[in-house]
Amino acid sequence: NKRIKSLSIHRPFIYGTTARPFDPLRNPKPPGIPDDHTHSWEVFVKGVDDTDITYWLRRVQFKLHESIPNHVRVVDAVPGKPFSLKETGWGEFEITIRLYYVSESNEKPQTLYHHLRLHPYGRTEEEKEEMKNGPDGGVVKSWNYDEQIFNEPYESFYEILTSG
Ligand code: SLL
Repeated sequence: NKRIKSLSIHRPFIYGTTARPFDPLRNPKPPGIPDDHTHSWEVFVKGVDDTDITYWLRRVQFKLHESIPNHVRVVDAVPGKPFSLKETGWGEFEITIRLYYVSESNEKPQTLYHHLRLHPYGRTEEEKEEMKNGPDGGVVKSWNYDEQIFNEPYESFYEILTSG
């Protein structure tokens, strides 16, 4: 099992957050959620158009704000599904996202940083009100496109990467 010299393979993916304000009609607060929580939100790593990425990514660790119970969360791959975590809260913070690759890759884990965005900054009050009442009910998406680069992959991993 040798590395294939002077070859690099790119695999696109999306990571980010989607946040939604609690609202009696569109996003009612479930029972048991603390009074000061204003939003539900989700952080994820997934394929473009929800394509599978679990053939190269086996685990994602999300490190949330320390004020959140159990703030280090591990999500293992489920084939064809995004790596995703749902929470509720009141504040924005930086999420540390650690990517763990399938063992065939022999790659070390890598870290990404993502700012959880709850609020639509840079908009007027009118625009915010409009968004809140619009079809998607004040959803704030902060999504990033990225490409994972595998440099000089092992032959066996190359097989996995290209036989999808
Ligand atoms: C701020 N620097 O002060 C940020 C910290 C922390 C957000 C935000 C707690 C949720 C929970 C939560 O939303 N923390 O207790 O489950 O704005």
